[in-house]
Amino acid sequence: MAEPIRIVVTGAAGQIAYSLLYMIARGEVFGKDQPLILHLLDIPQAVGVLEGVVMELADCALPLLREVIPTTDPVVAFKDVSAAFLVGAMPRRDGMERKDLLSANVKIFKAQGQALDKYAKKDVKVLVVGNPANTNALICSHYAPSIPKENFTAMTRLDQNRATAQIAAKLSVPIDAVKNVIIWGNHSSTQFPDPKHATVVVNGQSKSVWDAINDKDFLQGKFVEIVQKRGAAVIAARKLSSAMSAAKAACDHMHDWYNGTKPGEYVSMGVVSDGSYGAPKDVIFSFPVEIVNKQWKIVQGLTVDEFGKSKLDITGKELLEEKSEAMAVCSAE
Ligand code: NAX
Repeated sequence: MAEPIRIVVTGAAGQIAYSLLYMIARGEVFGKDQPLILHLLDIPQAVGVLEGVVMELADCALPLLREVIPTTDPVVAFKDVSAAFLVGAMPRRDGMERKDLLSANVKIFKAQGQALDKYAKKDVKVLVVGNPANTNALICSHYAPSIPKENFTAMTRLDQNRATAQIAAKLSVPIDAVKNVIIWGNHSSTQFPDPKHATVVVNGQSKSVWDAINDKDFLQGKFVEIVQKRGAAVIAARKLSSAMSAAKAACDHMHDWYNGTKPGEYVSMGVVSDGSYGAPKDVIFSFPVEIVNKQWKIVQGLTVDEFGKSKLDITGKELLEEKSEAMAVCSAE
């Protein structure tokens, strides 16, 4: 058996972590023969709940889980970690403006970036889930200059999974018959779920989703809106935000980063932008990526029509705005 690797999950007493920790500890991300040491970070107010989570992890009797280290100290949390799931964030409260939320959260991610820089392994893979996820990932990377920028990513996999599920349901096919739905831009309501390059297998034949659905009004209208507003629909129904599906998406994201994508298939991840497809440079923008040897590469050469370009433009502008607000907060500290 391999040596155990250290994995940190922040917001470990929260509802996403409650599903995520179990999935990780069962070996669904790093493999069924990879022992793990889980570092669980939360804030002092959550210590009691965290103790309960630690008890339940023990009671799961999971063979791969060698040690669990609950802590409120970022030094302990980030020490020697190979992967980081940054889930913990300040939730939006009644009366809080988007700006207030951004300001509270970028401060958290600045401090965590500094701690990663000092204590984590230099090849640590960081997945930011806590919102605003793209901009938090950017700030985290900015304050961790000794770690490559490519190692900081934001989660748009839940949006990809939601979009794929909508298409599979529409075509009455199993979920794995649908591939290559793209999420462009920010994990926010400006994201652009793009089915233009997606494929579906029907009766053993692979064809374009666009042709199979053959309904431009739906694909450019209702479909986009359903995916953009799915998070709000779950909150309205559950009175709590998406947790089980968010945890599954976080596992999918890190699993594919570690294990690679299949030839001809790609997944969407918020990654540092090099300006591909006219996106603004140096923001964390969701692109389709292919992954080989734990390195992602933005898929090149896809055609984006005028409709798509206008959508990329909107979400890119939002990310630039968030970036300048976040940088202003950080430098004012
Ligand atoms: P919860 O409020 O249930 O849990 C958050 C946990 O983070 C709490 O235990 C809290 O004490 C902890 N926390 C707060 N500040 C911390 C800090 N500085 N260090 C460590 N822990 C800290 O939220 P949950 O439902 O688990 O959601 C977590 C985050 O995921 C939220 O920001 C949420 O908006 C975001 N989401 C992102 C998604 C994405 O696709 N990128 C989808 C799901 C989710 O909405």
